Amino acid sequence: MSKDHERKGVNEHSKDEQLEQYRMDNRGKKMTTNQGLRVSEDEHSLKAGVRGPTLMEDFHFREKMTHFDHERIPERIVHARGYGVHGYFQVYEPMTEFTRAKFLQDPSVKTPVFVRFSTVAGSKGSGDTVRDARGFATKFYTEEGNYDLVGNNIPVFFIQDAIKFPDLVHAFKPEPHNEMPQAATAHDTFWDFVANNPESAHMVMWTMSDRGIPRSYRMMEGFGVHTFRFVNEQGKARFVKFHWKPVLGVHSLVWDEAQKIAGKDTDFHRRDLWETIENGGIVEYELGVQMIDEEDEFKFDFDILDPTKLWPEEIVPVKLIGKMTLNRNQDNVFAETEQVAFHPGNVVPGIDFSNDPLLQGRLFSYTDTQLIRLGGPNFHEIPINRPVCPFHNNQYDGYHRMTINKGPVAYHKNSLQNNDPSPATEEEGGYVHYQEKVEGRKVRQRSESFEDYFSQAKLFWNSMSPVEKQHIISAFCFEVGKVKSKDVQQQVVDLFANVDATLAEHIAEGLGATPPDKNKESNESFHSPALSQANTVKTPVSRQVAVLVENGFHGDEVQQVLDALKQAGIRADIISQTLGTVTSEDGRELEVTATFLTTDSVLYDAVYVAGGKQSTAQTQKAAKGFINEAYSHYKAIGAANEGVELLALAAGSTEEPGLVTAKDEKDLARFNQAFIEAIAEHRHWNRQV
Ligand code: HDE
Repeated sequence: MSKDHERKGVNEHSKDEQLEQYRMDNRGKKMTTNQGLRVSEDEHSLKAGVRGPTLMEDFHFREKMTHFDHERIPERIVHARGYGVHGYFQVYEPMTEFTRAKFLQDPSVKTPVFVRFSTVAGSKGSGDTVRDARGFATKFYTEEGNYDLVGNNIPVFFIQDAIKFPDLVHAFKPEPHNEMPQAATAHDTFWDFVANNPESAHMVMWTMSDRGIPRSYRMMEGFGVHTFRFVNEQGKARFVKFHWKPVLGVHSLVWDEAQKIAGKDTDFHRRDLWETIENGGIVEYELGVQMIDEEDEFKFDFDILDPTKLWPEEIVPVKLIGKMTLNRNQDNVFAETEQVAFHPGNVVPGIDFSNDPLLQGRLFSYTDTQLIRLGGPNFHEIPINRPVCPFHNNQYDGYHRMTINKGPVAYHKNSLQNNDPSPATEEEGGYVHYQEKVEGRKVRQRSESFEDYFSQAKLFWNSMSPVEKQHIISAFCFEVGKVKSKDVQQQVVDLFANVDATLAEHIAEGLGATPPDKNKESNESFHSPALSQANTVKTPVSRQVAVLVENGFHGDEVQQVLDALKQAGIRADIISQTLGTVTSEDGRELEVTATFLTTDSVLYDAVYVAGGKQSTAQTQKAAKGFINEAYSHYKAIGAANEGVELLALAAGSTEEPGLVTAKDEKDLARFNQAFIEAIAEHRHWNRQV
């Protein structure tokens, strides 16, 4: 196996070259049936007379229609809506001290990966920007076999035992009697589940927070959630939790915007990912690990096997051990995103499981679900699932077998074939399960150490900035406000009084419910700064700005601003009233990207209102709403020359935070810098809207 066994095709070609390649691949090819017979006609079925009945004999029609009739497979029960992308992973330095996993040893090795991002609750065609957790599933095609890190963008889960998963999913999916609502938890059954299963309180806090509405897949964290084990060459094990940290920081939409985007562009997140890579960009995350020595298992005030608990980074630091670079779009969504089969049980030597009861249940569920979804036990032969290293065993036959296994021997042990393929020793790379000592009575019980449901929900709340807290309150009022049962609403208020009395009072106020009578003290000093998005990375790179122009704009001004934005890695779309070109006062032309009709304010991170008397006069009507909406979503807005008047008209101010203006050309250098900084800020929450 070569050191760099990266899969081919990593964005080496421009889009035009790629199209040309597809053209060349198909050049001169004749259409055939699936049996290889050349087809003479593909638009008319075979009939007895031009107006006569269609004949059964038409094998080409039958084959074409039969294939079409079977072109769908069952969507995933959860995480049905997803999108995949290729890339590679490189470790920073050998991790030999902690794990024997080969792909974590040599910094020069690029291990190919395929990542599938997803929402959880919605069907395959649902909106990308709904309030939900996001799946973040990574398949590492390592030299020792496939390793799958099947995580979410939230570090904890709703439940502690896998046996409750079907109940949880039945509760958040559309209600069975009327199949509503789609891709939303704002309904009775979900909140009834929450109220009656208090272990869900911590994750509910996360989904009601801004983490539930990410700005982009490129701007969210990923977590393995469960506690796993690292095992080194000497057999020493440590408990480990996995983190993905986005290089662009963690950023979110505002709820009003998220809802509008779901209508304006259902594909918002997949488009963002696809276009970033099509435009030659890359998407990067650092892999982090938190490790706890086996001897320290009981030193914490939470059970480290409990999947509703995180390990606060301030107590157990995250060690950044490598970087994942996503840089190649898939070629075919069905073949890759739809057919990829992840499984938390796909591990490599050096990575092992813990007794987390949620993890253990997943180890059964994922293969089981693929059997029905992909139609049999040979799904590992589908190209996207195939390991890059050789694989051999005695498992022949079954639906859709691709390999033609030769010879009479399909059993072990044997002498006819020298006992090959034979098991490998640990030294030869054979996977040996960590020899944890286990004993106990067979019981259907949960450990008492799993019974603290609220401390970390409280930790999360305490760690939020005032704006983040406000967003959580509003999310509760929206979600539970859609619940019809007054009783369930009251139960939710009472439950969250255990997290924070003020939070519960605000929810009660929004719902017209009875505020909690027990005014519990909340320990504000207990907080984890790493949990707040207020402390995240801020950069202008890859942000998208809408440039509002019409004929007669100031050519020099716009050119200078566009150059500065490009320099900062920001993408600028030219928005005008019609497609084609717009011409400046001094005759410069700009190609229009989209019109006020075909795009929308909510699809951009920032707005730039170009100067030019004629330009602002003509765009005024359409641009006013556009600017106003960006203003009310706390976005950076830049305006120069006459653009400043239009901004004042649309936003009612030019002074609020995140509004950047330039009176004349001489002021542009300062303007550009300030505007770019304002864009990097992501949102200007202290604006009065
Ligand atoms: Fe999953 N989960 N899950 N899950 N999950 C599935 O597997 C399941 C859980 C996660 O992009 C299914 O292939 C059980 C936690 C992701 O293809 C299914 C339990 C976490 C994806 C399944 C959990 C996840 C899935 C549906 C409780 C975060 C999408 C289709 C014990 C660590 C993978 C499929 C992709 C998908 C079962 C809980 C993440 C039904 C039983 C916790 C990212 O097998």
